[in-house]
Amino acid sequence: STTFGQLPALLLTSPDGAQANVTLYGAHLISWRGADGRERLFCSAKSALDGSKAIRGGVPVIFPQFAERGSGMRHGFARVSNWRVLDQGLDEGWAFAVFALAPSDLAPQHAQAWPHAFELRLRIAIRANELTMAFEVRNTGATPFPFAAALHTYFLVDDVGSVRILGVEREELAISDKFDRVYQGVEPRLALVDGGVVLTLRQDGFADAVVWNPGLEDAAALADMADEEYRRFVCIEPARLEGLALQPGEAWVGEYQVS
Ligand code: TA6
Repeated sequence: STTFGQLPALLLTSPDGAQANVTLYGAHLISWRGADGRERLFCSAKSALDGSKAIRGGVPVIFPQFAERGSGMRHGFARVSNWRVLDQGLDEGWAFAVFALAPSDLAPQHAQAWPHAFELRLRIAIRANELTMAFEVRNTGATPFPFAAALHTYFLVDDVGSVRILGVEREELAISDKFDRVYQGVEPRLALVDGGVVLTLRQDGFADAVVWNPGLEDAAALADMADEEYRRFVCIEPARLEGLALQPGEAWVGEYQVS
């Protein structure tokens, strides 16, 4: 274990040299380097790293609400709660860790505002130039609850103006200014092309995807982002924006793979 800013974190290293760093605050993956040594995730130099605010970058876990689509807190409480490490180790060359969150881990105001019996598990595994994340939501109570979920991934890019995203629209998607769009019922396989680098993004269980970049003006209004930083990332997020309520005893799993 290690720290990131003032936050306790877990460092994963696979035998072939891939590395990841995850803060317990949010079970937030804030750095991922494949065996090729290249950082793939953006994190703002101005991000709060003391637990006072969600981290600006990496992979925020969005649950149980997406953005302002609901009456609860923006993007939910998972990214601002302290998760537990359930398990960690090596498995056939993969370095992995499993994080968990249940109502007893929540700040009282969050538990009161969303009074459902649940358990979340996030499994993160790395090997070679591959990352996999599996997000499980379990209803441990006696009444159904609806929820939304997303892995709000901030990919580090050379320049947002030159990336291409494949699979969300009929044509390849280029981003020239502020961009914020939800795609419902996407292909399970997307690609992010950044110069000579092509990342393949696979999602399973997550029916939707969101693509976001704030552009110059909105980025300037974000206190936790430096003015030119918006050029250095694009968010492509596997998401479950709507769905049937989760029944007592049942679990939903969303999987995400980047290579
Ligand atoms: O996923 C896109 C989005 O909902 C955008 O509308 C944008 O504001 C972003 O998330 C970041 O939200 P945050 O609460 O982290 O500032």
